[in-house]
Amino acid sequence: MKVKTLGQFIIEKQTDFPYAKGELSRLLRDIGIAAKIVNRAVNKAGLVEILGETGEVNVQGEQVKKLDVFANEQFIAALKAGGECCAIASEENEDIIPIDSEVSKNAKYVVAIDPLDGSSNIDVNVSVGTIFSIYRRISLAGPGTIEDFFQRGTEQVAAGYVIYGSSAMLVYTTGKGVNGFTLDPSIGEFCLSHPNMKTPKSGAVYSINEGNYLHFPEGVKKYIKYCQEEDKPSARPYSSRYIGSGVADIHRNLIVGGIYIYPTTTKSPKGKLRLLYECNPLAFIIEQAGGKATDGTNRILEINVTELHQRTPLFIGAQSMVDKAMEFMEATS
Ligand code: P6P
Repeated sequence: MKVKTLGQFIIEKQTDFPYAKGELSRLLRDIGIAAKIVNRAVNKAGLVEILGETGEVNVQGEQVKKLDVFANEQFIAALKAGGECCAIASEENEDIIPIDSEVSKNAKYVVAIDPLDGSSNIDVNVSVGTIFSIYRRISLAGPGTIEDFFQRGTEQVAAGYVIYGSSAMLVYTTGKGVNGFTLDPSIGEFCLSHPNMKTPKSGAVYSINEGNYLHFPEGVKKYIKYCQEEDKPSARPYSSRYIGSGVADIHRNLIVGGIYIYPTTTKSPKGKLRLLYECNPLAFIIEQAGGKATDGTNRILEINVTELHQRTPLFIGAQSMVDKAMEFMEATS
């Protein structure tokens, strides 16, 4: 198959947007550049003195790993330099980062980002990822404002993730399907490897941290038991696969068919995952790939965003598996 780089693909698909003048294309290019720089650091993490903790704590109250800080800095720098973004919301920053520079004065977009999701896995060489979400600004001019981020997930113009694993992959959508690109280190380019990605309507993998079982809602407990029952026609018992890195678990499930659930627990009464820069972008992608994403009751993309670091329960993956889990949730509510 002829190699098609991310940059070539973005330009080619620009015709999907008749009024596009290239801004979104350049924004996606900027994200791709930062992803390559982060991937290089992730690959070397075991070698150079970039492991370990900075001793600082981020807004989530989590120990911040050096690679977290590095990744955050790289995406912020790339977005500032690119001139297409007027504000950033990051998991690593309590407040938004308004961008007020000459180069960004006509910027039309804001970007919400989780620069390094699953970072607790860095020191044990398990895949980690970046998740990003792009909205058209609603503020009129100048640096972006926090209101630019209080838009439902249905308003996203683009969303994607990067997975830094056995190979680096960038997967994104602009609402016209999902496409995956694998980094070819020999030429330093993300190349189209998974065109028009579709997730199976059903699957045989469930991903959840069963260590929290005792604190799950009754409907989740019943769904887990459903997954474990013997029933060959429905491929049960399913396989349990959970590696503590949501991007990796959800990426695998997107490809093979499965469901990932992070429900409410006593420790996370509103769920653990963040709506703005984790659940909304992942939900946009999974729906574009033919799957489903809810909070157990409501469509993720229709949840009102009222806080930057707002949490929500997440049920995401194959349509029939999410539907079945929601049946148990409804029957026990
Ligand atoms: P737990 C990583 O911190 C994350 O946000 C997801 O990527 C991952 O699936 C989940 O949290 C792991 O959380 O509580 O099971 O360790």
